[in-house]
Amino acid sequence: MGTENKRLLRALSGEAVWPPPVWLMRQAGRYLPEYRKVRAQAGDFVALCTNPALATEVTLQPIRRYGFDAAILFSDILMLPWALGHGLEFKEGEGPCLPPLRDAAGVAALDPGRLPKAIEPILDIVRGIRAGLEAEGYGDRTLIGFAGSPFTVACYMIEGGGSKEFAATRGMAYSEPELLDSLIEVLTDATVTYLAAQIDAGAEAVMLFDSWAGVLSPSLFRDLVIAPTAAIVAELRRRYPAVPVIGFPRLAGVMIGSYASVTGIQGVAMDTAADPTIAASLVPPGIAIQGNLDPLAVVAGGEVMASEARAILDAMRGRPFIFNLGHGIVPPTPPENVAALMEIVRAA
Ligand code: 1CP
Repeated sequence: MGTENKRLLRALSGEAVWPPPVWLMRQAGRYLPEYRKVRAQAGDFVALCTNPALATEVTLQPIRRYGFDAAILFSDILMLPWALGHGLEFKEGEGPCLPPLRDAAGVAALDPGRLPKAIEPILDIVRGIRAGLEAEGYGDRTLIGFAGSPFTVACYMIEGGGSKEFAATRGMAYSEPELLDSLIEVLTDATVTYLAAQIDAGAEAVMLFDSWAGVLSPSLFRDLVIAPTAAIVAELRRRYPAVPVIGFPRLAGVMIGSYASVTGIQGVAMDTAADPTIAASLVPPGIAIQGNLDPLAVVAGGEVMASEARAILDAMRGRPFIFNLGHGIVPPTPPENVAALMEIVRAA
């Protein structure tokens, strides 16, 4: 099925599709009882992300329940360091845990040679989702593949997990810039390989999650966020001119403008803090904007959720736009609030 039938791909090609296409970050996850059931069968989280049958199933669950315009590969941004041979563990209630990478030996130990074999189960999941969408009557939905951006993945590798400040990473950017650059370079090449493989397996659009882009100064943002993103987009667009790239420079503030103009992306995701009207004045008109309802408004539901959603829709009418949240759905979200949100967007 071509672009003409796929609402998400039309928006990403610069068309002001209305009502806008909609999907939600973390649309497959713990807020859904059917996800929790599969999650409990899978064992640990990495086991779920490498189990084609189960990961395909959880990807399709929110499509069946809500009819979103896009399915997003069920995986995690940290599966790339995992595939490069860096350790990864998800501890219950603690989030991801990786060996902290702080020296040249740590970068040298990363092995891009093992990537093709390590990601094979993930590519099986991509193929399984495409087949499942077709088989279940969702052939007009778009399958989004994804990766973390080199900078955000580097943040988790350097810190050894999540962090509030990413102080070790920012410290390295100032005191050992060559070391950080060498890590970003390995990750940039690996990200191209990884996303190209997802596209070959059936991903129709790809998204780069740069969740921690907002911790950087403007000059570091240019060097560590914009430059690697531009390199990845240039290479993917050279190889796959019809496959759009969405970037999510979370908490980038006014830098969303140069990010959108300079990287060559087709869509840019706004975080919750971005003012849609101001973002639209900074982003070139042919680039789709995606976002940005507060995930906590979906926990609240009712009239607050409706008025927040309508304000975003009103600001974006007439330009290429994809309705989404400003960050991922949180586990306490009542599933019926997501259904109510879908009705609001479809009635826009
Ligand atoms: O057991 C579980 O259910 C673990 C929770 C979980 C889930 C459901 C994690 C651990 N990752 C995921 C899936 C996931 N992660 C998806 C699935 C597709 C979908 O959207 O439905 C995606 C796109 C991600 C991407 C991801 N992982 C990001 C970027 C987006 C964002 O949220 O900012 C980041 C930063 C991660 C790291 C990560 N993985 C998991 C957790 C708890 C975290 C955050 C760690 C932290 O910073 O504290």
